[in-house]
Amino acid sequence: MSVISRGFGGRGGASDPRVPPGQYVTHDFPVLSAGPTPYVDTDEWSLDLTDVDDSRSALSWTQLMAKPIEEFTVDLHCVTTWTKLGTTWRGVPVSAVLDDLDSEAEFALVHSYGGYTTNLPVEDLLDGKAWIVFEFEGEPLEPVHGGPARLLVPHLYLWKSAKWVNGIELRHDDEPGFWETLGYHEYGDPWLEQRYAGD
Ligand SMILES: Nc1nc2c(c(=O)[nH]1)N[C@H]1C(S)=C(S)[C@@H](COP(=O)(O)O)O[C@H]1N2
Ligand SMILES: [Mo]
Repeated sequence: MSVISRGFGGRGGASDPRVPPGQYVTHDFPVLSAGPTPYVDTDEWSLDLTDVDDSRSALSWTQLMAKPIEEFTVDLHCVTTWTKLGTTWRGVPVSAVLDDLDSEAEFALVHSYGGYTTNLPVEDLLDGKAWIVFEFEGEPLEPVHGGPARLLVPHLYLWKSAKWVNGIELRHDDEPGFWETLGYHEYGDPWLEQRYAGD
């Protein structure tokens, strides 16, 4: 496929319609971590699920692998203004992970090994909008990028895509996570440039 796009340049100098305002395209895969990389073996890994009534369950790696696995290609947008186009992943849709929960929760607080958290509406995790991913470009996901498994929510800024994910806590209220507490936007839509609280 060959597309020649002249465009107007836009705020980020990008004329590609896949690039949100204020973003530039990178061909690297930068690493952005607020702390050291935790190294977690798949036989120790678990995804803890907490429902609004405080009932808990957990998914082992073997149970995750038994869920329907999808391969998909998406664009990534980081709030620090880089966009990476056409990244291919394998993972389990979050809707398949939350399947067994009978919840009317509106919000989720996602937890990671190492203590990182991020919040988002439950509906942004469902209907093919978010995955627990464990392969990037045909290879096991590297620890620096969140391996063995991370959340991937490509329609929101990448800070919502918690690396080393180990829990999804369903809630009635929208409890701010790590970056949201430090002033990042509670929702983070890259097309609306929701970078910081108040944007
Ligand atoms: N657990 C955890 N997840 C995280 C982060 C983090 O520091 N810890 N950083 C977030 C931010 S700000 C970004 S931009 C992306 C970066 O993902 P990458 O390092 O794979 O590019 O991960 C997000 N998920
Ligand atoms: Mo980020």
